[in-house]
Amino acid sequence: MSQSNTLCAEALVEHRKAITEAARQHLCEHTPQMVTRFGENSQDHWTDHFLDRITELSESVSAGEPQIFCNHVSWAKQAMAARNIDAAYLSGTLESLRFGIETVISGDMAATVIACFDKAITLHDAEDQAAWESALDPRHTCDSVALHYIQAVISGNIWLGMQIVLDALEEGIDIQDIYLRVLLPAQIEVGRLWHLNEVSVAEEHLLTSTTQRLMSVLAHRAPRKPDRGHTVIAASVAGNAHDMGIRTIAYLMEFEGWRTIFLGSDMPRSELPAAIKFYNADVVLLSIALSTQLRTLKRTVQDVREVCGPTVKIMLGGHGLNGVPDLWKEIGGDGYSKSIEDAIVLAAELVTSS
Ligand code: B12
Repeated sequence: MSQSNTLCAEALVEHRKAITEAARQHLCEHTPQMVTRFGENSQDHWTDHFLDRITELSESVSAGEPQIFCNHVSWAKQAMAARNIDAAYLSGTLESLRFGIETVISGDMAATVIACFDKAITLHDAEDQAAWESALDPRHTCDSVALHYIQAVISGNIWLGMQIVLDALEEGIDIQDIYLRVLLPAQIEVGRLWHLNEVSVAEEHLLTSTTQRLMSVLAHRAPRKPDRGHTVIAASVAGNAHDMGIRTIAYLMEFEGWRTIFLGSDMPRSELPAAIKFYNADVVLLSIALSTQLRTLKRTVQDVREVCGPTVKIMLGGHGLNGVPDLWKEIGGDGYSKSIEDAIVLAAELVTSS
């Protein structure tokens, strides 16, 4: 990341309100149908929309990674297609955002930001927009359990859904596989279905809360290895409401003999370093789900380093980091993994090598 990239990203954040206002006015003039879609709440909707896009773009510019903004464009295109919204509307909102940036920021800074923006669109145009298929294959045992579990819960048979998973445990599926190859894939599948407009937010919430219940029931049945004398603190950063991935890592590390302090989602930045000191943690695990949370992640890592020094190992992960290699190094982590099994091995390596 260059100094100039950092300055351009900061300029975007500093002027985000003015950019948003210019973009919103441009949208009203050029794509009025998009504005009326949201009725009374239209003004708030578009303000929030452009503020989020500017945050994503600033993360993209800061890291010198147009892929971050490209990921958003691809995500939005799929979501709009699933809701029968004409793709021209997406181009309309992007054009308005581009206009807002060019109106408010000038000179070399504007050139750097627009170059990143345009590169993201080019990357997106070159992407294979194939249909987003399910990763679950009913011919595989764990996938089949996950599919039956989703079906039961979403149709309102919660008890049956839980029983399907507990029966799979009785029938010999390893407890770790229940977490990693049944419950988490079920979560990812419901996310896919929500994105494709095939399940509602209520159905996703129901599955997530049932998965949380099951995870805690299973944790009481899991065998535990002897105490290894190390402590791990796991949290999702401030503003991140997602905690299923990090929750799972916390449970599985507990089974491996770690003392595990699981702080859940939306952990306030100001409180974390004190907790790390109080519990005398060897490893801190931090999770983000969206690229709009990268800035908070960076600041959280800085806070922990400042207060707790270099001996505590910081591992990073989550949906918002996946797909952009080496971003975690840029942010200052000691380790990163997309896979929970690898993350647990890496945590053990980090404490033994220090
Ligand atoms: C459940 C869910 C929610 C719940 C979360 C409840 C909870 N207690 O977690 C709620 C309803 C709150 C929610 C809210 C939102 N969500 Co949501 N959510 C999901 C969903 C369906 C499942 C999340 C999950 O359990 N994933 C399963 C775990 C396994 O995945 P994971 O977290 O990425 O973890 C893996 C790795 O990343 C790694 N890992 C994770 N953390 C860490 C940490 C460390 C240290 C390490 C080493 C590894 C690691 O471990 C796991 C290994 O498989 C996902 C779909 C998906 N594909 O994940 C969407 C998803 C993440 N959400 C999404 C969105 C858009 C949102 C909202 C913005 C929606 C909205 N308009 O309000 C908000 C944002 C809220 C916020 N401020 O954070 C999008 C993100 C798209 C994007 N831009 O990238 C997704 C992908 C859905 C989709 N397909 O579009 N969501």
